[in-house]
Amino acid sequence: MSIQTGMKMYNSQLSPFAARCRMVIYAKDLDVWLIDLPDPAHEAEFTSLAPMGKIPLLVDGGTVVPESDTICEYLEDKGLGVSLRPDAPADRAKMRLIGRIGDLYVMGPMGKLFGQINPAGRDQQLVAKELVELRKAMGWLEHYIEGPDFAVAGQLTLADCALVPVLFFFREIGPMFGQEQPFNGLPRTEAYYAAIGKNPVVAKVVAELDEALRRMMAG
Ligand SMILES: N[C@@H](CCC(=O)N[C@@H](CS)C(=O)NCC(=O)O)C(=O)O
Repeated sequence: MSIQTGMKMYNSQLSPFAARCRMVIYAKDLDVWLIDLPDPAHEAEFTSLAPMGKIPLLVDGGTVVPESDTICEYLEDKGLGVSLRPDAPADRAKMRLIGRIGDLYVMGPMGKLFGQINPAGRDQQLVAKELVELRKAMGWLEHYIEGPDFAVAGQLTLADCALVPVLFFFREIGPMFGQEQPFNGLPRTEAYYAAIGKNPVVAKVVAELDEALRRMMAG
């Protein structure tokens, strides 16, 4: 049975940042009310709670938590469900490093490329530049992912929750920009993504992202 929390999270099925938080919620088997935006019924309340205006946003009674990384750490700090933080400080450092590489160096170029999916009016110069940046940052992840089954410490951690949505979009976006085999040159990342996909929680999040992306692409 799910763990009742009374929490709610403003969500988007297509958002990699929301997907990261959903993966934590599912792994911990938490009952959190997911409010999909846009939804006129919830827009005004979201705006009043979220000066940054970004999804995801977690609400736990009077506590409002923005930013995916902060939400994941908050859920962990609440001590509900399985722990997704390894014990050793060195493992925790690596877990957080992987999350930061994703946030600071991968999601930026990926977001810019996402805006260039439509070939009509595509800025080729921008695409070329962002593909180089993305490749560089993916090389850093390749260096730090331990694998094969989990990113760090041989257990499911917040690093996996950060990585899975990143790798989902990396794999999907490559062919859209002529990179049919995006994992070429990233063997450890490729093996890791294949292995972690067998985890039921990961499979659920990937299926949700896949459905949301197909829906977006269908217009
Ligand atoms: N750093 C934020 C990024 C969140 C983010 O950019 N969310 C997007 C959806 S994928 C959003 O809400 N964009 C609307 C906006 O920036 O106004 C996090 O980790 O949660």
